[in-house]
Amino acid sequence: MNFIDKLFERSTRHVADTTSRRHLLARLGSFLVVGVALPVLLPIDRTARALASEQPKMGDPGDPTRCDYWRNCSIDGFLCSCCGGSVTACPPGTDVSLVTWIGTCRNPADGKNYIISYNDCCGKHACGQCTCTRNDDEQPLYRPFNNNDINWCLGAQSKVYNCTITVIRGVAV
Ligand code: ABN
Repeated sequence: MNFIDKLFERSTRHVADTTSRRHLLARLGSFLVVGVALPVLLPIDRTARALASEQPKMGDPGDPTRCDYWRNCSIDGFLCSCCGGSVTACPPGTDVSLVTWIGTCRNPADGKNYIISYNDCCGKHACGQCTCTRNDDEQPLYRPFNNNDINWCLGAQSKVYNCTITVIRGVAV
């Protein structure tokens, strides 16, 4: 027991000798800053949060099974609303792609431009329903980051493309 007491006393004294209150506060402060900044700065997929914060039907006019639905202004693919999913939900048995094509579409309900992500749903063969190819602001395939004719399931677990959902990411300013 005496030995353990001495060991603890020695290590406690060592910590007290080699650390100052200012040093401790500085370390705590940097942990706090890093803890707050990391989730904001890192390229973390925020699809789940965007889906959760999606507004209900109000202010979202039109028929999501039609190609002329406002969110589809820059889509190239099959509408998941016709494939057993919805505007923001992949059909059962498919997974949402984490990398996406992004477009900006004007909502006729409020006249504002919204940033829309076109997430591909992956894991089942191509749906084949409600093909929709609208290419607002699209550029040729040799500029892949500005082209929507790309299978974004290549960044997912299954590379098999099924359909595309349209998620509001925010208001474009
Ligand atoms: N992003 C839709 C898509 C999937 C496969 C091939 C072309 C386009």
